[in-house]
Amino acid sequence: MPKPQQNLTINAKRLWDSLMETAEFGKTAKGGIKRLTLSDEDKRVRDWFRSACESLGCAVTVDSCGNMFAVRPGKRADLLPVAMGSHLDTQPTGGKFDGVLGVLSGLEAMRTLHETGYETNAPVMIVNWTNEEGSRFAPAMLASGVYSGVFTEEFAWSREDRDGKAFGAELERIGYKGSIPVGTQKFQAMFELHIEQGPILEAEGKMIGVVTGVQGMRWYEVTVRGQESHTGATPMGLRKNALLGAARMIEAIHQVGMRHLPGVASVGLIENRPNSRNVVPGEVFFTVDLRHPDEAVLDQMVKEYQGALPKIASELNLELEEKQIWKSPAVNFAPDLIACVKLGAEKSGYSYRVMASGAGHDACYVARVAPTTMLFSPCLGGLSHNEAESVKPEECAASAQVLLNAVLEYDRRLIA
Ligand code: HGY
Ligand code: MN
Ligand code: MN
Repeated sequence: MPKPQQNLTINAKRLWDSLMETAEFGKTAKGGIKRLTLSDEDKRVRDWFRSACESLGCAVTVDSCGNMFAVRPGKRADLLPVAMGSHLDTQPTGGKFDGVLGVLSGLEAMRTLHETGYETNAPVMIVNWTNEEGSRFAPAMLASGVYSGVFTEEFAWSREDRDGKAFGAELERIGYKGSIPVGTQKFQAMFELHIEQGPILEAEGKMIGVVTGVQGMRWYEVTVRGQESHTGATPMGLRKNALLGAARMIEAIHQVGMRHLPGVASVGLIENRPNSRNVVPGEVFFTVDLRHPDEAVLDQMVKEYQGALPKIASELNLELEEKQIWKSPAVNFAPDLIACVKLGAEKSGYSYRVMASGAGHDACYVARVAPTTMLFSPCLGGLSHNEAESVKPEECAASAQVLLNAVLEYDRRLIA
């Protein structure tokens, strides 16, 4: 039985092999992953994850939104588990590490505890949160949002993808609509390891990001309506061109972001109808993603964005429909968990940088119901949500080691 102060070392090769093995589920020709929430590929990685955890003797439970919880007992059954969580779903042109590095690093930490027979004080848990990405079913962080009381189960089950398939029906179809209500599985703290998805750590030559919080995020859906007409026979001055209106709105939204740096303003999804080369577009649907670390500035960005669109619509004789579909306020993480991450990096001698997260994560919502923090690994060129997303094996190993160190530090403090 190792002495508690002994350094437990994760197995870098085993972690890398698991990352590459699971990257097969939804592998794309360009070397990325397309593993949309509740797709067949998501089922395959879930089944893989469940059996990997059960082979360590972990009890695996699934709640009514498909969140998966793997628990390894500790010495003190009266203590709630210490969790390591993230997500296994990806963007349509996702990379091999977004989300999955956090879940599989949790698995590697669990494997290390198991093979050394190390007994923690509290139980240790790994969580796979359903639909972090919000790509197939909006909004993002849907199931961790249900867990933290932001959304109801019914709201989540009702969400539909662009083909009209419902979240609840897809959960059932892949066999991951668990019997226990969301929130049944409790934990006392959560550490989320994630790739930075930005360029700072690489630019500064730092190995670990010690994350203090996440910026505020708001999502909107816009529909612009004009009139379909013949591109040859309709004079320019008599058109109601929905796509022209959308184009000017998208530029206006970009300018809102440029006026409020380091805020960001993006349009990522657009549907042009009827999308025929010789028809003046009659209707365009697009999404808006606004983010800023300061909620007051984010309010101002919303005001400017919502002020610009009606003006453009009336100039072009178009109708406009716009609504907010998601709001995730700026989040500050738990100082004592942040301290454990810092110590975890120092214990293994890794350089680190304290920073906030530009991307959203399940930790944003989980922080509402349990002390939570995050740590980042670098990623090549800061690229993510891209099939070229890349993290070096030694960077994966370093962040997984720091995750384990941080969890053990937190666990040690429980009875100090
Ligand atoms: O949108 C986000 O920030 C996250 O990657 N789902
Ligand atoms: Mn992610
Ligand atoms: Mn993502």
